[in-house]
Amino acid sequence: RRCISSKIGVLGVPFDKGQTKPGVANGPKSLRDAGLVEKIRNIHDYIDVVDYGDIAYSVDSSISKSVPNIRMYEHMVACNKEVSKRVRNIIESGRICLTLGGDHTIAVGTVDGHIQAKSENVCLLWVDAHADINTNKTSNSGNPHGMPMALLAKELSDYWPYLPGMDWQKPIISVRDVAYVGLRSVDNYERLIIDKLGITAFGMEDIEKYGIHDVVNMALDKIDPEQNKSIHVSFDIDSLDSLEAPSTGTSVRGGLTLREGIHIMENVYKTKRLGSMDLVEVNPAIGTTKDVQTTCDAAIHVILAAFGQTRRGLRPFNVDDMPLQ
Ligand code: HAR
Ligand code: MN
Ligand code: MN
Ligand code: MN
Repeated sequence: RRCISSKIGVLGVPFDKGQTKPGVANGPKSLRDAGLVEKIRNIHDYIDVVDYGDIAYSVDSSISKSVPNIRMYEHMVACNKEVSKRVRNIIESGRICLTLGGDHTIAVGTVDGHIQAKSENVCLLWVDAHADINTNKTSNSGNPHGMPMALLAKELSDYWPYLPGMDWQKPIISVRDVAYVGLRSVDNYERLIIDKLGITAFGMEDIEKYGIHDVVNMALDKIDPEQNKSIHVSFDIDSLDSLEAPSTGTSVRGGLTLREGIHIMENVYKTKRLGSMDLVEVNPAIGTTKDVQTTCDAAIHVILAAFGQTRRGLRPFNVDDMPLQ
């Protein structure tokens, strides 16, 4: 059986300024310490992983507070600009980019970088308990990690004021190329915008109704009907139930099981069109040591499924028979 060799680039983004709970900046470190990179290497013999380490950025403090109701605006701008450039470079060098957050604010940069690298031929699967589609006008919290989808969507560009320092960012993904999976905590204006723009959104009730296998396939059919796009998966660990992933800032009960999370990524792997994946919102400062282990372990299982780990088992590489005596 032939397998295509897979080249992967890992990028850490220790960003915690899109929300208020300390600790999420250590997400990349906790995942690496749990053995993430080695575990990806061990999926099969023809995998090639480069860890590019963590990003660093410097802020332009002159733009701080220039936009109302966006916490730490100048950090959001500077971090995402760097993330976009780095993700673009990794994808252009022929690798699938795996970005480790940090809070979900960083998806503005990862999706932008992916879009630039693939000249817009990108679709987006947003796996999350939350819709993250608030503007600064609709957000009750002012936390930018609740806003990345609204910054990315072409159809929402008129709902934002001028955003100083964000000129590099092109809101060039259409909501027609976006699907949500796992929603169960959606604000009033977020529901309005999802309905108004007709965004494909599978909430937990749809997963109960159709099952996860049909939901993923319906989502992918909708955003990539011709099966020719590069797939971006932005996986917020809080899509999983609080029992599966307790160490995260805004966990919501009634979520995906780890098995459902794995199933989503196994199906994405099977398309062979995964271009970029984010794994965000792991916060090792929340919960007990055991909670942190449970959460990192769940995140790693989801990531391994994205890169070809199978529960079915793989036959030995280039071997057709059992060893004799
Ligand atoms: N909708 C709320 C807000 O905008 C909560 C956002 C939630 N947090 C996340 N994002 N972890 O998925 O503030
Ligand atoms: Mn999120
Ligand atoms: Mn979330
Ligand atoms: Mn299946």
